[in-house]
Amino acid sequence: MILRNFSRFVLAGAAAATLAMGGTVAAQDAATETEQAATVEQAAGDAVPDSATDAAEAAPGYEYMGPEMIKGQPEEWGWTFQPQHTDAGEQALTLHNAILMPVIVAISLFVLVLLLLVIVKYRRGANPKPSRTTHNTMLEVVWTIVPALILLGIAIPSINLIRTQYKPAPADAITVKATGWQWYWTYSFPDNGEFEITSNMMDIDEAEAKGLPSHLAVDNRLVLPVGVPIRLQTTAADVIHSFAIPSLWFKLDAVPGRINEKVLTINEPGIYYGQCSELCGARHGYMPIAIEAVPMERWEQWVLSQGGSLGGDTAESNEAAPLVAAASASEDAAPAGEAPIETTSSDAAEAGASN
Ligand SMILES: [Cu+2]
Repeated sequence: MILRNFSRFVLAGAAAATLAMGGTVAAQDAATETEQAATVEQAAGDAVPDSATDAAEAAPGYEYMGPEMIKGQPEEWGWTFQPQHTDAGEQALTLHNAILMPVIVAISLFVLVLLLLVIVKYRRGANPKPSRTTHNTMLEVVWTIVPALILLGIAIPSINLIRTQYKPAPADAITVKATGWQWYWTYSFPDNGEFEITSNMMDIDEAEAKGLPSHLAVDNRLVLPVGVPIRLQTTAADVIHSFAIPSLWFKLDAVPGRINEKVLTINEPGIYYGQCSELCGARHGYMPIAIEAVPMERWEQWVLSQGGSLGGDTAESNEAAPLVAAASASEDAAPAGEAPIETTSSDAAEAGASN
């Protein structure tokens, strides 16, 4: 009870601080935080698994995938990366398998051979009178240039990979906001009617009965479309968490009070498991992430089944449109009803500024 009141106090404080900074965006953030505070109240008050089950049952027309569709999960005695299902992941795995490992192995073997050679050939018994040679210009030039070339050969594909990984999402990307809580995740879709789902770890017995991996299975999976870029934003409500799915080559810290963002494009349908990867408290190990990637039509079906909307019918664009109209006050200003699909508050701000 004390904890609940404390968290409400902290959130209210954060909301007040955000408001004090001024501006529409800040006000929106504050509103979101207040909503989140309400959610946590509810979550703390009700039995969480029950409300989650209700949400799943109230999803007509969408059936979740079975265990045969699992494509990303840890395996027993696994000692290397999980198979990758994104382009960035494939690129990274290729860098590791085709360049880094061969270079590491070759250099290690080369040094080992030199050491053995020195130990055997130049031991005191075989070589009683040691050479007093101290310099060899040719050798020194070679052992400077060759390592430099090796480093360059690693640096080019490595920097290229960083560029792929942090390429900003295109304007029409689907936005998902993942919020870490002690100790579960919520996912909201600001461009699809701002609906939000809560994802708790599935009860261990229930997961085993369904043939799903215990400690990884969740009650409500994050359903995402395949083949299109997703603007995945992370934040946290209490302490730092980290949103990580190894088979999708995705790991991004979720930090209270800020939004981190990275683009995610999943190549094929399937279930991909991950875990919170930032030590966040007592139940850090019990807040798994489960992504269900499906074709676009199936995703739209899921969005509707969760009470979401499609095609830019969002509160945000409805709010933004009158702002543009008021700022420009000219005939070519978009009426509220005709707000473009991708209108965001920043677009509106830009439009307002340019007029
Ligand atoms: Cu966590």
